[in-house]
This record gives sequence, structure tokens and C-alpha cells, in this order.
Amino acid sequence: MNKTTGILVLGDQLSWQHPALISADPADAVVILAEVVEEATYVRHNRHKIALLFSAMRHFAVALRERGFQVEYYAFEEALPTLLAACERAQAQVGFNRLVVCEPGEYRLREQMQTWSAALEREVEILEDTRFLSSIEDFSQWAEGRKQLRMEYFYREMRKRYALLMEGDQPEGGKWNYDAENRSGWRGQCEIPERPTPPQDAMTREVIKAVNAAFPDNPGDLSTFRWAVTAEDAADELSWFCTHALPYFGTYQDALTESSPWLFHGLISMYLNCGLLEPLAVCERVEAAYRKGDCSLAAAEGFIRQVLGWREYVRGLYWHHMPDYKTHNTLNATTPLPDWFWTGETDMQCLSRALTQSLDLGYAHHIQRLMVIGNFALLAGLDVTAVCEWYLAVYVDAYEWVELPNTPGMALFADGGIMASKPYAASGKYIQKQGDHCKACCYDPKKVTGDGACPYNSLYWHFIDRHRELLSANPRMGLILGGWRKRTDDNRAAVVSWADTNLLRLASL
Ligand code: FAD
Ligand code: DLZ
Ligand code: SF4
Repeated sequence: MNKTTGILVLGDQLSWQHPALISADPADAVVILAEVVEEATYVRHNRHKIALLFSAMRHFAVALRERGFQVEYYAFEEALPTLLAACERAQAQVGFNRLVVCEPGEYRLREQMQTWSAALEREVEILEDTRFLSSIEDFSQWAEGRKQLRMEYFYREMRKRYALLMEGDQPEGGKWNYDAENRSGWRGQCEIPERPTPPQDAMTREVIKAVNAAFPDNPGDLSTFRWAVTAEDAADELSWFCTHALPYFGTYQDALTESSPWLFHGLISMYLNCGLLEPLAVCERVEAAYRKGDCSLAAAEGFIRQVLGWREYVRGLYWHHMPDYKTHNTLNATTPLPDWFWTGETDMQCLSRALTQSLDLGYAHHIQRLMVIGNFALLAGLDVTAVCEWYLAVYVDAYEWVELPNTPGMALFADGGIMASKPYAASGKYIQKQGDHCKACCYDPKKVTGDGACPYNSLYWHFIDRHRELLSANPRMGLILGGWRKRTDDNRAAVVSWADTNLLRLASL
């Protein structure tokens, strides 16, 4: 029977807070969910991401039907090329007078949606994605007239607006930010709790089989699939985190270790980004844990800052600066991405660990993404576009709105400082301080040149040397540049030459 409204729900919008679902009349709407070729192949997505989304989409379809909605679900086997083709199929099969969608997370798709009304010969209404706590418009208003868009100031506004960790109009405990207490390296100080695996039903097992068969060349070892695919199971994951890991989250947020891919991190970005968790509910849950005395203020504030601050800020930045944001390459980084980024086969222990777990599990925590992989890409001057494509492909939580500000912006300084006040460049000394990888490595983090020297060290100075002019305009780089300039010409030449040798060797592997 013809329906008034068609509602297209994208794979990363699986939420009852979806703006078109909130007000929909189940009797008069058809909901379209489609596994389509274009979305599943625009990068070589990790199989974990495809399996998570396809299984979560199928579970969401069941829940929609239970609430009385008619659902047109198109599985990947039907080989529909695009989301528009899925809407056309639904229009032919069911019929609807108007299509309602929620604004997508990627610029690419939003551009496509502008053409859908003509193609479908129907009104297409694009609703604001109200699941975010700061709208695109809110962010632009905040950004208006500011010379620098620093996250910290945005975050303070958000704390006040949502009354999170506040005492009246003042921040709980008197300080906005407890980051200084959150930087311990890992020396095996305590037990890292074993993470339970969310339940896996027949539907998920079937999806895993289908994804393995349809995407044989994509990264991802699905024998390790451990993701929740329903809102209920994602909520259980959050609860587990709040009880067992949150108390240690702040302290070890920047730590690196051989012992666990997860440490005390939340493992919730994949759920927040596809709709299975809501950001405000997550922040309120964490605040409640603090108020009950289950974690310190530093832990709760550190975590809430990530979700309420960083996550909303990067999304605002993305839409504020697109489409230009994608074209920046301030440091002229053009070195081809080494093939071993797709295998993890390198003798640098920290990097091998971070790459391998990213490829196999679809997950690495922030410091691995930023200070191990991103830092290496920055120091080695790897091609910005290729690095972005790699990040968008390998992570289970990757969507361009969040990947782009983080990769060329935060990790590669390719935007020239829109996102970060200085490059996140570091030598092997930092990686050694933050964890235990160096003990298991064939390189020596204390050596800069010569056999056995940690490649990060000479590459760090090579980076400082080749960008000294640009960096000298940044007051935060003064001390480091001063130290480099004070060295003898011979010493500088030896370090740069050793870094060149390293770069040649890395390119030939
Ligand atoms: P936790 O450490 O437990 O943090 C809690 C939550 O805070 C995360 O789930 C996430 O929602 C949010 N958060 C923290 N930092 C950021 C940030 N910088 N930007 C946005 N949200 C943040 N995150 C993605 O969700 N998708 C990406 O594609 C992505 N790409 C990244 C690429 C690079 C180069 C870097 C440096 C970071 C990237 N991040 C990305 C941010 C961050 O690394 C991940 O959100 C985090 O590692 C996810 O794991 P978690 O849920 O265990 O996070
Ligand atoms: C990432 C992804 C994948 C792998 N597959 C689908 C799909 O088949 N159908 C769908 O609706 N969405 C998928 N997605 C998520 C979309 O790519 C995402 O909605 C856009 O990138 C906008 O964020
Ligand atoms: Fe990484 Fe260098 Fe330490 Fe090896 S020595 S683990 S390459 S920082």
C-alpha cells in the first residue's frame, strides 16, 4: 500500500532519536534500510566495520518492525549500487509521496542527496541530525569572529549548556580541565580487567560469514569480532566500562602497552557513531558514576571532555571547513604510504603493534592513533590523502566527519594549525615514557643515529629541520628549534643523513 512518507535510515543512524523516526506514524511510513555497494566500498573498510553495521542494521530493522513500522530492507546480496537506488526500489515496491532523511555524516553523501529530489520526482526533506549536542549552525555561530577555534573554550561552553559536572555556573571542583593528572605511562601498575565479549546471535554469525565472503581483500579478522550490535548490548558495554575501567581511564588515558589493545578505554566510539549510544546519555552516565563515588573527578572530567568536547568539536570543525578541509597539505607531505601499513610488518615494535591491531581488530586507542601511527606518518612526511584513506578504512568507528579533523588536522598538521596549536611530533623518548613497547623492540629509544637507533628519533629531528622555517613562527616550538640550532653543523648533518637512510630503508621494505 502506498505510504505518505519514506524514511531512509543510514547505517550510522540506527537510533530511536533519529529525527524522522521520532515523529513518524508507523502506520503511514515505510522505513528503508539498505546495504549498498557504494557505501560498503568507497574505501576498503575494515570487515569489523561492515559486519558491525550490517548486523546492527538488521537488528534495528527487527526492532522497527516490532514497533509496527513497515521496513524495506535490502541486503548486500541484492547488489543495489547506491542509497538512491535503494530509495528508487522502495518507491517502486511500496510507493511514498515524500522522502525524509537525516543529514548524513559525510559531505560526499550530503552533496549526492541534493540531487535526489529530481531523481525521485518527490520532495526530499533533509532533517538536522539532532543526535549531536552541538548543531552545525551552533558551531558556526561559536566560531564566528574567533581567530583560533580552540577545543577548550568550545568545551567550557558545552559544559555550561548541558550542566555537566557543574556547581552552579562554576566547574565542579573549581577547574575545567584535569588533564595534567591524566598522563601516566604504563609500567604494569595494576591489573587490566578482562573484557567480556558482547553476545553474538545467529544473525550476527550469518553477517560475519557473508562479509568474509564478499570482502576477501579487506582488512579485519572477524574471528575476533567483539562488538555489540544492539542498543541494549551497547549500553551493557558502557556499564561494564563505568564499573571496571572508568576509575583508571584518566590516569592511563595516554598509556601504551604490549599487554592489551584496550587498556582502560571506553570502546564506545563505534556505538556513538552509528547510533547505538547517545552522547548525552553517555556523559550523564559517567557523571552519575562520579557522583556515586565510583570514580574520581579527574577520570569523569577526562572522559566527558572527550565526548562532549572533542567529539562535538571535530564534527563542528569538519562541517565548518568542508569542502576545503580535504585539500590542505601545509607541510607538503607526499611520501607514498608504505605497503606495510596494510600488513603491520615492520620491526618497530610500537608501530607494528598499533598497525596490526588496527588492521585485525579495527581498533586502536587515541595515543596509538595519534602518537604512534600518526606521529610516524607526520615525521616521515607520508602522503596526506593516502594516510587519510588508510584511517578511514581501518577503524570500526571511522567516518569522514570525525576521521578528517583528527588525521590531517590533529595528527598530520596538514591544516596548518586550524585544529592543533602545534604539531604532535615526538621522538622515541615519548613512546618509551608512555609504555612498555621499547623493551620488546630491536631498536634503542636512547640512540639517535647508528645501527639499532630508534627510527623515530632521527625522523623527529629531520622533521624539525625540514620545517624549521614554518615552525619558527610558532612560539610553542621556540625551545626545540633553539636546541636544534645550537648543535654543531656536523651533528645536525649526521642526524639528518641517518634519517634519510631510514626513510630510504622504510620505503624499500
Ligand atoms: P575513549 O578513549 O574511551 O574516549 C571516549 C570517547 O571520546 C570516544 O569513544 C570518542 O567518541 C570520543 N573521542 C575521544 N577523542 C576524540 C577525538 N579526537 N575525536 C572525536 N571523538 C573523540 N574517532 C572516531 O570515532 N572515528 C575516527 O575515525 C577517528 N579517527 C581518528 C584518527 C586519528 C589520527 C586520531 C588521532 C584520532 C581519531 N579518532 C577517531 C579519535 C579517537 O582516537 C577515537 O575516538 C577513540 O580512540 C575511540 O576509542 P574509545 O571509544 O575507546 O575512546
Ligand atoms: C560505512 C557504511 C557501510 C560500510 N555500509 C553502509 C550501507 O551499506 N548502507 C548504509 O546505509 N550505510 C552504510 N555505511 C554508512 C554510510 O557510509 C554513512 O551513512 C555515510 O558515510 C555518512 O556518514
Ligand atoms: Fe617504537 Fe622506537 Fe620504542 Fe622501538 S624503540 S618501540 S621503534 S619508540
